[in-house]
Amino acid sequence: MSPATLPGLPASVQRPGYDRDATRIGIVHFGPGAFHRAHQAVYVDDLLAHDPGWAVCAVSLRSPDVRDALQPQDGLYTLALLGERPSLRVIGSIREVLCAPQQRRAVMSRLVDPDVRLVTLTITEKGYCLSADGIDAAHPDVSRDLVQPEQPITAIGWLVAGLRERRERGLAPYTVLSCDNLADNGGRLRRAVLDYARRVDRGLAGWIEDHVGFPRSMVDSITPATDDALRAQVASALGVEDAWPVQREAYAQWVVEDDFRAGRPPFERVGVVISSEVEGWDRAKLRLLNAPHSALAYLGLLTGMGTVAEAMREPVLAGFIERIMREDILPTLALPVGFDPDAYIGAVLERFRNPAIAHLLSQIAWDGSQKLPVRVLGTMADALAQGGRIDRLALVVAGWLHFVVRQARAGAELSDPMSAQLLRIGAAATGDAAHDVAGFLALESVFGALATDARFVAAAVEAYAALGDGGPAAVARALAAA
Ligand code: CS2
Repeated sequence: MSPATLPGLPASVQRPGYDRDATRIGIVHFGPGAFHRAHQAVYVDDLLAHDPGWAVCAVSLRSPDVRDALQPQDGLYTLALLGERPSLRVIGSIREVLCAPQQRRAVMSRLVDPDVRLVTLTITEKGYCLSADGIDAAHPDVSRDLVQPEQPITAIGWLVAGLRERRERGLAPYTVLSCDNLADNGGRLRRAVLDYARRVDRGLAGWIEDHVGFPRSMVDSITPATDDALRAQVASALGVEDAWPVQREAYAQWVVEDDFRAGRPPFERVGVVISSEVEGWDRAKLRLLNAPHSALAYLGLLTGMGTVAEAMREPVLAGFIERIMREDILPTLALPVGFDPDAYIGAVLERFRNPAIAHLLSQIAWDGSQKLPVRVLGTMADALAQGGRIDRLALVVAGWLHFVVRQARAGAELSDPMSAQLLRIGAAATGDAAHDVAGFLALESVFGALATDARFVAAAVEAYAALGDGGPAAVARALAAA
């Protein structure tokens, strides 16, 4: 794949409908993983046909893999849209790919480039190093950045280093847009940036507070990780090798709050919804899509399922997640205007059932320590405050605990920033529900105040016991009865 091979691609493959050479970089993006390349970069690809000033400089914070794959292709890659009739499209919006630890000067040059007015992020929940209401200054990467703020390694370290340099040069700041699955992602990122900046330079923190916009956003599109089947399918359809194609479902949504103080891309021309109610949307999405996704992941893996669509073909699992969505989660939500809960729930279930998508449950099971608090535990805290039931949602939490215990016993890996602690607790499990649950509830950063709520503890212990040995039969029985 390269600019030279574009004209020879089959006619059915969509390619950039604008002159790539005439585009200018206007966005720096941290974390160009598959989700960014299948979602925001595609909206930007549409955008460039209207305004050439918003091409992307994609910056990886750790690994050189994306740069090494995409740079030889001049940033081009294929997106496969999965559906009854899959379609392929070459995306051209990424014009530069950098690996921050190896190319510090190039990253900083982009951050201070006056043409760059927007910095976006998809660094996953753990990449923010958040504390309850700011930054986790005890996190090893953050404490290192606080000692050497000119040579950052964290995303927030980079954001602040760039803003500091802009301020010193008398340049206007960029807008910072989080595109991760966190409730109030803009607000949380803003508080973390300010917390960090105050520890580095109080004057800078005041300037950021007064001048930098941190719009909230809600992002949505199911994006299974790239696998060999996709690479082979793309190579045979295109007749050329693509080092790193990506795939996603056809559906995508992006809702963004209008807090762009340095001008913003003409997003509304390409289907991005500009809304003042993002918080309602992102909470609804996290709770009604991501929470059932995580529920399917843990409970599905325990019952021997491999993918989301497979799990949805099991009436016990599909029925359980529909019940939690309608009866347990929905009542806790303050719905945004225009949000039709029945249609939303129906559409999510349909998307999960999509047989054209092999979305591995093991992919969704990653990072449970970061995902459960935003996806499930907040709902449980709200339900408790409203006097609602939490017994079924407790089965989701218990499913995660059994999953961790299972991995620990099998000596298997756990992809989670807290894997060492989790596996230690999992290995110490005896099968006694009160004992095992207590071990996990000691994880303050995951359970917070819920760990000392007697109703939560009782529900968690009961649910853990209901899942028995965590084997397929016990789990299926518990879900059928719930
Ligand atoms: C999934 C999400 O991997 C996961 O945890 O729940 O990536 C989900 O597919 C997206 O948020 C859908 O927009």
